[in-house]
Amino acid sequence: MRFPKDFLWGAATAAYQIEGSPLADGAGASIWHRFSHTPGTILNGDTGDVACDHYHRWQEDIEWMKRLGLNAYRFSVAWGRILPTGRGAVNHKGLDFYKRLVDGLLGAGITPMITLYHWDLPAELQDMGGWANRDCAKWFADYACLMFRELGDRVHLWATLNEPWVVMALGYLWGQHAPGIRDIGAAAKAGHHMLLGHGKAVQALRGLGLPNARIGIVTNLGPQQPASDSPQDQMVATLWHNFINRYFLDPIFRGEYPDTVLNFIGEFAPRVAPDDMQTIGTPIDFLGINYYTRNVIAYDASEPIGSRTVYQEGRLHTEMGWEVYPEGLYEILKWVRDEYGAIPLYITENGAAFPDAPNAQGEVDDPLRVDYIRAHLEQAHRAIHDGIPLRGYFYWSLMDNFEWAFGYSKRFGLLYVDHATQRRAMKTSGRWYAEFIAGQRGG
Ligand code: IFM
Repeated sequence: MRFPKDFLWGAATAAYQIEGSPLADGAGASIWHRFSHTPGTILNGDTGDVACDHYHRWQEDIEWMKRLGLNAYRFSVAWGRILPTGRGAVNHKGLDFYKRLVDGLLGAGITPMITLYHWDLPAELQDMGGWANRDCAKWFADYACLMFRELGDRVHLWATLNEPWVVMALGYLWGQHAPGIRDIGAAAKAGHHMLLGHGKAVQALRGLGLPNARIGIVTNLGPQQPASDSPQDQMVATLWHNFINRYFLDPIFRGEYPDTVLNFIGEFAPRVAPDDMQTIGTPIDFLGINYYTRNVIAYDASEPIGSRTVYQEGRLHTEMGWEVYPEGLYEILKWVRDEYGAIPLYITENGAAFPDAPNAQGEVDDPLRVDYIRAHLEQAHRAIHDGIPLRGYFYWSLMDNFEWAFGYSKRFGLLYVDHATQRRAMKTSGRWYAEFIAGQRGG
């Protein structure tokens, strides 16, 4: 497997999942801070108060990245560290944290990719409706513009939103994530305003004329396959495919929401103002794809949305209950290219949680994760071989961290984190990935 010379070899994280100290140095509370402090929301009552203490240990963490041989690192900025109430006065101490981090990465030869929104909306904005308020698109674009101005000289890869589908579905429709809302109308509005915020942020970047800046969005995608050839199974699988894979990409690349989904949600469909689709469709430079698994779907009238996912007996599943299905990575990369054209792609997340534990010598052997990464890289390589413009791979995650509603119970990291002591240890998969990267980079 030989990858292109300029391929980005990375790992990814997100602010609330690793930083800890969410209120330090004048930062404003986020919806995740508030949500995780609400009893009954997170497994074991875990919070991101300490997380991986990356806020204080970022230099050590860059050393670990160097040991891994990464030439890229994707992380997110906590909006509320920069603008404690979401808009208005800038908190320079928060900004300085990210400036130091970026400078540290660049000094280590690691290309930063910044995600502007990885789910931690400033809580004060939620009090005004959050993403369900149309103004949130503007608040986001203003914050994004500030970040481009402050860091655009050094950071050339920007992602606006991480997985807006998950925010819409888990945050506003099913309520398992912050802000914990269960309201289909609010969900549809939130989805539309995130798209609008994305488009406005892209326009803001273009307006600054930064010559090297590249901007895109990160979406969670995966094959949604019918459990059988029956017309009902095909119908529900298509509906899920349109809902998960097309709902955010069709507006960006085609200027419209998928009809089948709009028909399904009927009166709750988002209100689209005349210029919205033009803003949303402002051309982007790349698409980030987060790929984890597929869903095999059967029609089931007894279920609330008329379908259920069918567990694939005999296949390996991760601790998240997600089937390991590497072929799906190739399928989705090909689908994106065939459907939306040859836009540069990054795999911005791909990874697996397994029940890792240190042995008596303190080593963490995780052969299942080694197999997982290898198998997915094979599919990534296959895609490149077939002419798909894939430019980089970011493993999720650099280190074990706060897995949202599952707290610290799921370990995705290349680095094992002892959450009691904050000691990091390289897992076997980290060593394997480091050797693989060294082989690719001629090390
Ligand atoms: O931990 C998350 C991440 O924040 C977004 N993508 C999926 C990961 C694993 O669930």
